[in-house]
Amino acid sequence: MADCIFCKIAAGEVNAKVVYEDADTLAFLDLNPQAPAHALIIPRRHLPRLAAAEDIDAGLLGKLQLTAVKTAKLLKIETAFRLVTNNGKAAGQSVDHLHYHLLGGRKLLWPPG
Ligand code: DGP
Repeated sequence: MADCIFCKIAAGEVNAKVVYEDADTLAFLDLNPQAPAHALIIPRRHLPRLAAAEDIDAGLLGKLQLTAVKTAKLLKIETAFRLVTNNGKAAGQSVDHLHYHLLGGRKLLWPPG
């Protein structure tokens, strides 16, 4: 998608601190971290949000979770982390490219606000 900042990061056209990448997924540090470790896990292919995923995307959704675990290990937060996606504006989604927030490195409260 021409106007999508995360597509540009995935294509290497915009810089980001990449923690992990493979053919289908990418993990990079969030510009506005909410925890000592805060990465974003995205598919390279543009999907606007989780609710836009279809049955054919099942493999990709699984890969995103495995990428989150690999990233958690690289960030040394694999024993305690949170993986969350904001789906839709009212849920806090500000970038319309599916992404999971991977957060750790501090005590995470529940429920989130
Ligand atoms: P959300 O509000 O759930 O859509 O999360 C979007 C996150 O993306 C937010 O925490 C800030 C981050 N972000 C936005 N633009 C950029 C960028 O250009 N680079 C990086 N690294 N993070 C970005």
